[in-house]
Amino acid sequence: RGFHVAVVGATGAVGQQMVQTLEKRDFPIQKLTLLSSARSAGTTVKYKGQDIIVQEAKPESFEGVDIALFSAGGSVSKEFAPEAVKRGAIVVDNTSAFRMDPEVPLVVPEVNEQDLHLQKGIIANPNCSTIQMVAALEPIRQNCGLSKVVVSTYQAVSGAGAAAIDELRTQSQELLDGKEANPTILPVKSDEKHYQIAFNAIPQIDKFEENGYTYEEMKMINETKKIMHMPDLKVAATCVRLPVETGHSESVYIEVEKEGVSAADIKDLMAQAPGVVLQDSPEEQVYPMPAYAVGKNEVFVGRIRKDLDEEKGFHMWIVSDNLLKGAAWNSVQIAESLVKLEIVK
Ligand code: 11C
Repeated sequence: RGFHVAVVGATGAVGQQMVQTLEKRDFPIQKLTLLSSARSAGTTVKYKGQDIIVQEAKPESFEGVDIALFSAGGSVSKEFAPEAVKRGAIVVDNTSAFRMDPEVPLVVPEVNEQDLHLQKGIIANPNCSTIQMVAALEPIRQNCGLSKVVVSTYQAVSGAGAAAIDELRTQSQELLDGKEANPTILPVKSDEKHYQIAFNAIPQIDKFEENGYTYEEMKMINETKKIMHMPDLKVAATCVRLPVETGHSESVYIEVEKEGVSAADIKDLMAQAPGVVLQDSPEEQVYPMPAYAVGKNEVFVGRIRKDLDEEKGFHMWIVSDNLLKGAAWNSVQIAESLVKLEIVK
C-alpha cells in the first residue's frame, strides 16, 4: 500500500532533489507522476532505477493524486494547486504563492508540525533561508524566549535555480580564462541589470520592495513570525548572494528573554535539537560550512557566542543545504508528517 504522489517541476533544481529524497526516504509510493511545463515535458527522470517520463502539467494530471509536491514557480502553483485540491490531493507547495495566506499552514516539522491539522488542501513550504533559521531558533524560543533576530545571509546560487548554477560555473571559467563576464541571470533574471556573481557578493536576492528591503528579506521576516507564531518578534534581515553553488549560510544575532542564559546553554540546546547538528569547537576549528553541508538533511549550527555588550544577546552561524532542508527534504518531511498524523490515509 502506498500513495499516488505527483512532483510538479520535476526537472528543476529542487524538483530533482524531491524525487531523489522520496527515493532515499523510501516514501510509500504506489504511483509517481512527474509533471512540468510544456518546455521540459518529454524528458525522463530516474526513480528507483526506472526512467519516468515527465508530462506537461494539466488540471486532469491530478486525478487520483494523494499528495502533490509543487516546485515550479509561483504562477504554476497558483494555476494548478487549486486544481489538484479540487481533485482530492493535498498540495505541499514550495513557492511563495500561498505562504502568507492565513488559511494556509506554513510548516517546518521541527517547529510547527501540529499546524498541519489546520490544512484545507494546501500546505506551504517556507523559503529556504527561513527554514534553516527557525529550525535552530525554535528550541531557543521554547527554553529561553526570543525577543529579537537580526540575520545576514550568505546564499548559494542554486537558490535561484539551475540556470543560476550554470551562470556561476560558466562565468567562473570565463573569468579565469581572461574573458569578460556576461551575466544574464543574477541577481534577478527579469530585472534590468545583471551583475557578475563569480568572485563577487551581490546584496540583492529577489526584487526590491518599496520599503528598501528585498522580497527575500521580507520573506525571512514575515515567514519567521508566522511559523514561530510570534507576530511581534523583532526580525531584520539582509540577504546576500555568494559564488557558492549549494548551501546557504547565515550569521544570526538573537536576544533571548530569560536572564542568565550562557553560550554553553545555547550549545546544549542545539546539541539536542531535532534536525540540528552542533558543530562548534573553535579550538579545533570546527564550525559549519556550506561545502560540507551539501547532500545532508540537517541544519548545522556553530560559532555560538555571547554578545560582548548585550547580556541577553547571542551570535551564531547556521548552515544548511538549501535544496534539501531548505526545499526538497522539508517538503518530503511534511509529506511524512501528513502520513504520520493520518491527515492523508
Ligand atoms: C534564493 N531563497 O536563495 C531563494 C530561493 O521563496 O522559495 C527560494 C525562493 C522561495 O534565491
